[in-house]
Amino acid sequence: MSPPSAPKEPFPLTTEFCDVVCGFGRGSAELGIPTANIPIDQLPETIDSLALGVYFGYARLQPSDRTADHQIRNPHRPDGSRVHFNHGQRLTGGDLDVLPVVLSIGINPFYHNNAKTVELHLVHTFAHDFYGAQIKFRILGYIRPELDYTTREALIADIHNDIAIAQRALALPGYIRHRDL
Ligand code: ADP
Ligand code: RBF
Ligand code: MG
Repeated sequence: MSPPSAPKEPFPLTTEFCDVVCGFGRGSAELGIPTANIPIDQLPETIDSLALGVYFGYARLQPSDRTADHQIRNPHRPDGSRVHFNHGQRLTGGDLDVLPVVLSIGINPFYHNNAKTVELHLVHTFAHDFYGAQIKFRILGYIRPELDYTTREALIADIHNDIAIAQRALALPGYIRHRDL
C-alpha cells in the first residue's frame, strides 16, 4: 500500500530539536544505512505512542554547542567503544537543508534488541558524522510494520524500498506543504 496523497491523522507530528546520540553502530557498518538515533525521552508523547514501524517525513539538522550534556552522559556505545561527538560542527551547506527521512520506531527484531529505538536515516550524503548535533523532524506518514528478517540483504532491500516510497510521497503537493520545519 502506498501512502495517501496528503498526510492523514495523526500526522503531521513534529518534534523539537533532539540530540543525535549513538547506538550500536550497526547502521552504517552492517547495513550501509546509517541512522541518527534519538533519545526517546526527548520525543513528544504523540510520537512515543505511535505503533512500532517505519515512517517517513522531513528533518533538519543544527550544530549544537560543545557542552551539550549527553556527550558527558553517554559517550560510549553499548559495547563500550568510544564515539567521537563533533556536535555537528562539520555540517555545511545542503547538510543544513530540510531533508527527506525514513525512520524506524522499533525494537529491531532482526537484531534481537530489547529496548525501543527511534532512528532516522536522512536521504542525503554527508561528508562527516554529526553525533551530538541536534535534529528536529516531522513525521508525515506510515510505511509498514517492523518486520523480522531471515537475511540482512532482505532487510537492506526493504529499507531501500522504504526510501523509494518516501521519496515518491514527499514529491506530492500534499506533503511538500509540510516541508517548512
Ligand atoms: P549508531 O548506532 O551510533 O546510530 P550508525 O551506524 O547508525 O550508528 O550511524 C549513525 C551516524 O551516522 C549518525 O549519528 C550520523 O552521525 C552519521 N550519518 C552519516 N550519514 C547519515 C545519514 N544519511 N543519515 C543518518 N545518519 C548519518
Ligand atoms: N530493523 C528490523 O529489525 N526490522 C525492520 O523492519 C526494520 N526496518 C527499518 C526501516 C528503516 C527505514 C530503517 C532506517 C531501519 C529499519 N530497521 C529495521 C532498523 C535497523 O535494524 C537498524 O537501523 C540497525 O539495526 C542499526 O541501528
Ligand atoms: Mg543508528
